[in-house]
Amino acid sequence: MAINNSNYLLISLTFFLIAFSSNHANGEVLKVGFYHKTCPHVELISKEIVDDVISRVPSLAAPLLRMHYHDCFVRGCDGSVLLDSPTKQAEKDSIPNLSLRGYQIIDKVKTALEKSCPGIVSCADIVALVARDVTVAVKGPSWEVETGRRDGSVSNITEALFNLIPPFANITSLKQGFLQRGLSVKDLVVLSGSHTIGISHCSSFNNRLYNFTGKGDTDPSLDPNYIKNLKKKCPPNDQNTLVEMDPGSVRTFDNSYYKLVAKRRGLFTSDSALLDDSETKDYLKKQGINQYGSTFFKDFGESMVKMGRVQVLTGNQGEIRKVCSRIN
Ligand code: HEM
Ligand SMILES: *[C@@H]1O[C@H](CO)[C@@H](O)[C@H](O)[C@H]1NC(C)=O
Ligand SMILES: *[C@@H]1O[C@H](CO)[C@@H](O)[C@H](O)[C@H]1NC(C)=O
Ligand SMILES: *[C@@H]1O[C@H](CO)[C@@H](O)[C@H](O)[C@H]1NC(C)=O
Ligand SMILES: CC(=O)N[C@H]1CO[C@H](CO)[C@@H](O)[C@@H]1O
Repeated sequence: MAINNSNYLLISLTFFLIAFSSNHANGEVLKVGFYHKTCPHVELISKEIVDDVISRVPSLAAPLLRMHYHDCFVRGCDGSVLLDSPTKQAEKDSIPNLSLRGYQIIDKVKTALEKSCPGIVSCADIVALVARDVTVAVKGPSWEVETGRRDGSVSNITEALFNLIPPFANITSLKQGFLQRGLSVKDLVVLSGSHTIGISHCSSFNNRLYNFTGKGDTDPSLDPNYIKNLKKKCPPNDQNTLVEMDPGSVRTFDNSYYKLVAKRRGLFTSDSALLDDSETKDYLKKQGINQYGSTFFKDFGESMVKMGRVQVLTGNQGEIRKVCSRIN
């Protein structure tokens, strides 16, 4: 059967539309320099504020990097992590979120931007820019941040509980959680490298020290000498004490996380689990060898850009919030 010209056109058009719409439902994509004309100094303003804050309070770098991850994994990168709820029912109020800090820095950037270009820059984009700027401020890699995200209007405590991967997740759940969001196994092992900076509450890994299977036992996948050290810092049932995730270099973004994990000193089950898959294991062994042979910095930027695209709102979806903690 011959396909006539108009049929051919229709078929091509359909293919084009399907290909186009499946990539970006709204016909719009994120891009580097989205605010080039409408708010040309956005990146400079964010960087200046971040540099100033981190030079005074370096410990805020880690929670601000983590904030972008929490935002993107719950309802996509739409700034919903920032919303307040009068009845404490927002993402912010969920258990895994209790340890997020640094909201005031996002607000500070927002206030400065509202002065120079009111109503233009979304809170979701600010979170993405600040995540890059804090990483650079603690000697990590830089990358070009795509912008053009719009802010969502829903923040739901239950969704945060279900969508944030718990620290006791095994490799199957970790891979699944990333794949569901269009992120690869490589992205998983690369982005876990964020745990090279920052701190954790004892409660996030206490079970590995005292009651791993409910029989008063320890986690056999954790170095027994490390367990001894950790027990000194974290008594049984301790909820509040903070420990460094990458002792000795918690304030420097480097490849030492991979060395730790390879030595069976990853703090969470989710860190140790990276030894249970051949791809993640190969990756972490390669990165741990030395700073110079490592591809971690380059990979990290690429994976952060991918994470920053998860379920974003663009075009005329959502809104540009005036104040990041509440919808307009
Ligand atoms: C792969 C799944 C992940 C799990 C299960 C996980 C889990 C955790 C947990 C339990 C903490 C400690 C919270 C506390 O007790 O205070 C933590 C801290 C942290 N996470 Fe993750 N995380 C994951 C992925 C990521 C990703 C993708 C990023 C960033 C791109 C990230 C960045 C951080 C940072 C920077 C900290 C330190 C926060 C601080 O110092 O306040 N994590 N993570
Ligand atoms: C929050 O999300 C849960 C789970 O999806 C849903 O059952 C619940 O109705 C939502 N709550 C609100 C206030 O939208
Ligand atoms: C991994 O965790 C999930 C969720 O808790 C569980 O259903 C699954 O059986 C676990 N897989 C392995 C191999 O332990
Ligand atoms: C260990 O876990 C088991 C099962 O959940 C529980 O019955 C027991 O009380 C726990 N032991 C301690 C010391 O917390
Ligand atoms: C960052 C944030 O919202 N933290 C809150 C988490 O929940 C505790 C207890 O409800 C609050 O005190 C924090 O302000």
